[in-house]
Amino acid sequence: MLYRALRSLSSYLNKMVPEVVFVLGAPGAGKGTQCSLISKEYGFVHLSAGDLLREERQRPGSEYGEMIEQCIRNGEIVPVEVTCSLLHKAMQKSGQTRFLVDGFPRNKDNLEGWTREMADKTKLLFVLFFECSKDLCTERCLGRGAAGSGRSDDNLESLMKRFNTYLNDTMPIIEHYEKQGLVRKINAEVAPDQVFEEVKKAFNQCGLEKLNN
Ligand code: UP5
Ligand code: MG
Repeated sequence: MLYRALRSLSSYLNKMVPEVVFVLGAPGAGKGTQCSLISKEYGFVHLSAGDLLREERQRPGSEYGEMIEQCIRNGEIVPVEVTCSLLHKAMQKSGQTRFLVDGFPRNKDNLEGWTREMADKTKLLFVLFFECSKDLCTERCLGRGAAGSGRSDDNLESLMKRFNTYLNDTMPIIEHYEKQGLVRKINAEVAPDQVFEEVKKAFNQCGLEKLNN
């Protein structure tokens, strides 16, 4: 009797551990676009590290605003203490237990910081990796800039820097997770709905079910 009660308590507590899917890929690969679709269909909370940093940059009185803007414009990565704390706060504020962490971890500092602060508090389900060529990604980001995104990094100069950072710093993180068998690679060079078909396969293979709409 006591054993059964303890087992169901332990199973209940296990369910409370926030589950995380990291979403990685080059600038403009379509991480944000796909996260919106996943969020609607599977009920995950979409946390874009880039969006959280842009919000923090705009927050009156933020001590990090200027540093964040410098990093974003130069395609450099903000120190993990700042990003990890924004992610953690957003997770707590949501009151939910399933998260898409979009655009993070993107370098060794990010990975070490997350491991230190969050790995024990969360369960990493897998890493979605959107593969897309540099030319196509550049075209998409420049198109978005021309359409009035207002992003200070949607210009050719910033994009070249963002790509260098992606290749030098983020690819090794994807390889790190690949060695652990955690990466689900998706071709992101096709139309958004076709990309999403592949995403759904990755979620279904992991036993994640759609919401009943
Ligand atoms: N689009 C999307 N999918 C398409 C498709 N299949 N076919 C055709 N067009 C498609 O899409 C980009 C554009 O392409 C849009 O116009 C879209 O309609 C179209 P989006 O879904 O926005 O792509 P995404 O991969 O999210 O591109 P984003 O520009 O957001 O990627 P980044 O990784 O560069 O940007 P992020 O906001 O994550 O980071 C910005 C900066 O913040 C970083 O460079 C860094 O300086 C800083 N940062 C950190 O320091 N730490 C972090 O942890 C995160 C960010
Ligand atoms: Mg994005």
